[in-house]
Amino acid sequence: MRNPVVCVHGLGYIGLPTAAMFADSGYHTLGYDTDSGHRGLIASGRVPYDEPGLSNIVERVVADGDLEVIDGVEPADYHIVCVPTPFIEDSQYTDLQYVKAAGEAIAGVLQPGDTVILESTVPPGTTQRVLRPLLEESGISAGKEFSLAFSPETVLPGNILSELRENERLVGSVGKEVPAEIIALYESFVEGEIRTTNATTAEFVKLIQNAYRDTNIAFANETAKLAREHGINSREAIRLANNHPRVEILSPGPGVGGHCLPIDPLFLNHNNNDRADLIETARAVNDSMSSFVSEILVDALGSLEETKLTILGVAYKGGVDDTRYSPGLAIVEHINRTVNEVTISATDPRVQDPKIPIIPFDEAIEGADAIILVTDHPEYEDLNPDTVGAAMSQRVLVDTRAMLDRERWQSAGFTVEQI
Ligand code: SAJ
Repeated sequence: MRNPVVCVHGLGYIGLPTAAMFADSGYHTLGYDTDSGHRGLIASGRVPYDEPGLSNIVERVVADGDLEVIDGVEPADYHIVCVPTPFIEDSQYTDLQYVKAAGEAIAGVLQPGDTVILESTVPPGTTQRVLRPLLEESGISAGKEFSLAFSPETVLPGNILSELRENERLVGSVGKEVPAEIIALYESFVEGEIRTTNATTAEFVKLIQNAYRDTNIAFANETAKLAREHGINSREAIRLANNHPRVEILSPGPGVGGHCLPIDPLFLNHNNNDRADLIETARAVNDSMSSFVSEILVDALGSLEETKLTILGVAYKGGVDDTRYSPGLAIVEHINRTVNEVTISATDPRVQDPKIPIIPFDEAIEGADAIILVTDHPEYEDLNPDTVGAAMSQRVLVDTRAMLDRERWQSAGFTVEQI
């Protein structure tokens, strides 16, 4: 009997590591992406973004022929869909065009006995109501002649490979119990528990996990705002509060970025009566952190007119090069919109971003009136306040992550503000 073939549709942040795991676990894996440049890069064993450990495994599975990049969708025993599902700000709707395109392409090659699994984050009901009818255009029925399921990824960027292996996996099927071959497929690399449910519940679970984290970060951010009103150190207050056995407040910061938390919670409002009140308010609190940073700067500098400000970090969090929904970029945008004459430089050791110029650290801090540490990159832990201060016009530090030693920077003559 031949080895089963897995085809992964979409070779992005989730699809590529997932394809690499299947290939590494003995499945002959086909990888398809609509972007030909992306395909070419991966076909030569390279990875288009920074993720620890991923380059090694991709290079190996491509060289061994276990991961084969294809130029068009081909028949396979398992089709795994990992395409983007962006949020359309204007209509507040999830854009399902890539899921639909993948469904139509798979319908053209689908055979009885095949399995289709959607992994992209989607509004509840998408697998059943959007993907299923497209696949059934092939003339065969989901849950009878082919298997259809939704299985959310839950991996943390920066730690994707170990979380793909170690996290629990949820699989929700359409029509009947989750077939044993889907469980066996994920068991080939997942060490965590594999739990089963129906597809719509699995879609909902993924969204409430991200909404839960976003809402909890909003609580931490609101705590930081309230603490400032009372002249209290928010970090000390949160540390003390967390000594309670049932309290675990997260860390306040410059806002919530990335491709998941800023948008996934809003998918819960898709096709319903806008019931996500707390979740929407939490989103607004997190989005308001850019104006809070600006207020802190005004407190420290008097006015931002004719100042030079430096943003340290535009990646959405430490250790990654991803700038989607970046708090650093949101702060730049907010200040540029609200202040007439201001010069803002941005630097980041990991990002080459075409959205705004990213310049080297030394150049960025030259003559600055204030530096704003936005991204908790490990590279910033060892900054020397004397060297940094010597290059600046005024010694003001806004440390939105509270990661630098306040006393050390104060001793070097800095006004230090934390969130
Ligand atoms: N952040 C804070 N304070 C905190 C924790 C995070 O301000 O205490 C900020 C980060 O700096 C960042 C943002 O929140 O800007 C999101 O970072 P994150 O590390 O919390 O999460 P993501 O977006 O990198 O990944 C999330 C994860 N979801 C959950 O933890 C519930 C991950 O497991 C998901 O797989 C991922 O979304 C996804 O793909 O959905």
